[in-house]
Amino acid sequence: MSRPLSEVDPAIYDLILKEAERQHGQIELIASENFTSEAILEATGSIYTNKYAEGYPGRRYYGGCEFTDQVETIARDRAKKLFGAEYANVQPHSGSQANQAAYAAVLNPGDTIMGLDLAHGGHLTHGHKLNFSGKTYHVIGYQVSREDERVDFDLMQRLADENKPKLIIAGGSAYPRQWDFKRLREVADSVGALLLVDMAHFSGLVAAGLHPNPCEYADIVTSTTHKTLRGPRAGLILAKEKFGAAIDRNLFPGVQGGPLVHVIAAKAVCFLEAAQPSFIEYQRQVIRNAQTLAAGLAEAGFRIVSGGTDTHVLLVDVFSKGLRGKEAEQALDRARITVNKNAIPFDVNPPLNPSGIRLGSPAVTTRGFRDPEMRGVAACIADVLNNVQSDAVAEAVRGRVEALVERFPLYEWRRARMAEPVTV
Ligand code: DSN
Repeated sequence: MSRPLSEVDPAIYDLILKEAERQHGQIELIASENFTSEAILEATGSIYTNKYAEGYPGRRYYGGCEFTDQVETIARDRAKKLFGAEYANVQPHSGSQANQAAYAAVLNPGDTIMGLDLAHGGHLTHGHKLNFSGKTYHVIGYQVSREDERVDFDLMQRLADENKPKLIIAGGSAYPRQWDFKRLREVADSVGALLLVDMAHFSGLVAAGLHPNPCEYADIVTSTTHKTLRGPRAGLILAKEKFGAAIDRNLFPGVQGGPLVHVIAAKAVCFLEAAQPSFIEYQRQVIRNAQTLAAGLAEAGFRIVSGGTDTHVLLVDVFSKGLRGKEAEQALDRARITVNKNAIPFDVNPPLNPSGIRLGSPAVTTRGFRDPEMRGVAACIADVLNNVQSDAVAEAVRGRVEALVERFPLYEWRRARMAEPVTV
């Protein structure tokens, strides 16, 4: 029972060390990724992974839940306090399952929903035809406007008037601007729709008071906990109290079985960390870093979708320089800068090789990057993308990246184990 992983399974141990080194050795600009604290890693790796706890605190289908109940209650209370919500469910394994349960709580199959098109910055679970959402519900997609690439509320109102949706969904995975929840509420109220905000990407900014709080306007708010919020990989549902019983029922037993109590414990730690003053400072820098990156790339001649960002994420139209997202992603990868290709609004290219790349600042900000480093990152990206075929440029930039990341060590003691011999 007490043999360490390095002895029990050297192959997996080795891959964990290699991944720690990879995370340290590159510049992480995937907007949905972050680096959790050691405390959150510890809770995630705790013995609560052993516990079955189907049900909710005080109403379990298993014995031995006295401490589990306390963990879940603390997590729920902290989530409610952090976001000013009436109700919280901390059991969703992911954002996708949070959305699935939340929709099921207020919709019947075939009901009409409205969400931001994936190609305009939305999310698969907001109605994409290949996702459960598009298969279960009748979906009307709204879009951003061609002029400013921000949500087109006139279009949304017209579509709502015509289609009378039961639910309007806001939020997405590649929308760099703040959401106007007051306006969304007005559109929803005008047609008697419910409003659900998926704040997965920007929930950390909300927790820090740097983005309007959807809990003030929406009936239901869903989120992941691992993006800007910097917690474990998982989901969360917040809502007005009157939806609580239906959400509880539809998550368990509707969508999930036993909760991941170790991850719920880590979510509790995440909500505690996010309530600290230092978290506000962190999120301020997240926004500043994204804006510095956007400005640096704009100065280098790249078109930034919507002209910039109010948040942690930006979309770069690399097709404006004759490139495609896939080759940009691959070229940056060679220089150890990690990004993802992404469609841009009104993209003329297909999703698997779209016109853009998506960049985000949460992970590098956790490492300690500030304005000077972000200007350096923008210069590295511009050099690579202006010379995608050049091995020499990729190598030179890789050298600059290595020098930069060495100044901001990540998970140092874990990587130190690399020095230990591992035999497979
Ligand atoms: N896959 C996530 C992202 O990268 O934004 C959304 O679920």
